[in-house]
Amino acid sequence: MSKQKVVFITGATSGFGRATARRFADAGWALVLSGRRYERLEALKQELQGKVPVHIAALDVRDAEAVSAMVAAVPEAFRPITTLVNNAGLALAPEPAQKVALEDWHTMIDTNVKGLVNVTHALLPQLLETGAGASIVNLGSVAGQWPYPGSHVYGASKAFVKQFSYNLRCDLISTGVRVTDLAPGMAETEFTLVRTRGDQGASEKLYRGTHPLSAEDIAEQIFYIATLPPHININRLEIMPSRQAWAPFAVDRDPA
Ligand code: NDP
Ligand code: 8X3
Repeated sequence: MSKQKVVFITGATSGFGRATARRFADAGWALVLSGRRYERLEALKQELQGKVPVHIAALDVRDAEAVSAMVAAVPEAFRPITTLVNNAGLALAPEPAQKVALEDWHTMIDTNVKGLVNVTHALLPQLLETGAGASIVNLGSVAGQWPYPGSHVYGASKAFVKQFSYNLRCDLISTGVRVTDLAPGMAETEFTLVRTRGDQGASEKLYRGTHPLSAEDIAEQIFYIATLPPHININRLEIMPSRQAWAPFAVDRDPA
């Protein structure tokens, strides 16, 4: 019998992370699920543990010591990890850079950059143990490639995710561990609710009248990336809804 495959997902309490847990469970993978909202992890465990083994742990990825303790406490039955989905992340403060509180910039860097690095560092030994067929899927964004107003540190943090993913590939080339920067465009999750600090109206308005990506669309891509034959590495996968594209350059003009 082939060895049980295990996926480790950060930010499994909502959006992409939760949909990814469900997608991998459908395929029989064991799940290690983390996020800060423990009650949501418990609910997901209740939902999925009839299908596959599920280990949950409350985790704030910004806390490097907590990350390393949580990884050390993963039960033997869930080791080594086959696939790491570095999904935990957020955008804050959609207003222009000059109006944003420094604390919001720090929170995005601490979560999207340092948090992702904390988890990657803690799990690399297990991924190396898995070797051929292991994957790290990092959630980047179109914002890491394309500038737009109000993206400031969020987009910059996702540009870090892209370059870190590429650079990891260089070091891991002979290990069998694959790395992908998965860069979605507009997807309807709790993302905009978080970005607008709980403005349900703003969130609904953004997605209304168009056809955004769903969490399940992205989960399907993550599953695809992680289950390709071991000799294939998707370096970067950028995905937009068909009804999203770029806009013209902005030009500042003198008043007429
Ligand atoms: P959601 O807000 O629905 O989910 C975000 C997840 O991240 C939650 O499970 C949340 O869990 C977790 N999270 C946030 N901060 C922390 C933290 N400090 N420690 C641990 N977990 C944390 O958004 P999405 O599912 O849309 O976003 C998932 C990822 O995809 C993010 O990295 C986001 O930047 C990226 N992305 C999203 C796009 C979109 O349009 N939706 C497009 C491109 C990329 P909890 O609060 O319980 O800790
Ligand atoms: C989230 C997608 O377009 O808001 O990363 O930057 S977008």
